[in-house]
Amino acid sequence: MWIGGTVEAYDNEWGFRFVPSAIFIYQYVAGIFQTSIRLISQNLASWLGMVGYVRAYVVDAYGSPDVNGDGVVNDIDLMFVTLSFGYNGSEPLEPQVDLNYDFRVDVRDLFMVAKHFGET
Ligand SMILES: [Ca+2]
Ligand SMILES: [Ca+2]
Repeated sequence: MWIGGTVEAYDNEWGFRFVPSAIFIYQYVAGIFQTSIRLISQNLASWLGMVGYVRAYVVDAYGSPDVNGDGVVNDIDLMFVTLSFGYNGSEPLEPQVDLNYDFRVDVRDLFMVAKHFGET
């Protein structure tokens, strides 16, 4: 995935951030918008006010293992994940069974429900 937006100066080690109210996340962006934190930082003057996107990886759970939102993680939530198991596409799923938001429904999502099974 790609995360980014308009570059503005900011007091951190890289010297910039993306304008918080206008950060977008996309699965793909056109090549001309692709960059890296390092490249922006090294050419900051030319990037200020411009739109750039950097590669991003999902490393933690995104969705709730309580898929149907009834307050308990149980076999119904497992069933929802199982029904969409194998999905590999670009559209968000409803209910939200792609728990790590990688546009796939696989054993990782199933594991998230199983890990929290029985929790309220
Ligand atoms: Ca539930
Ligand atoms: Ca997933």
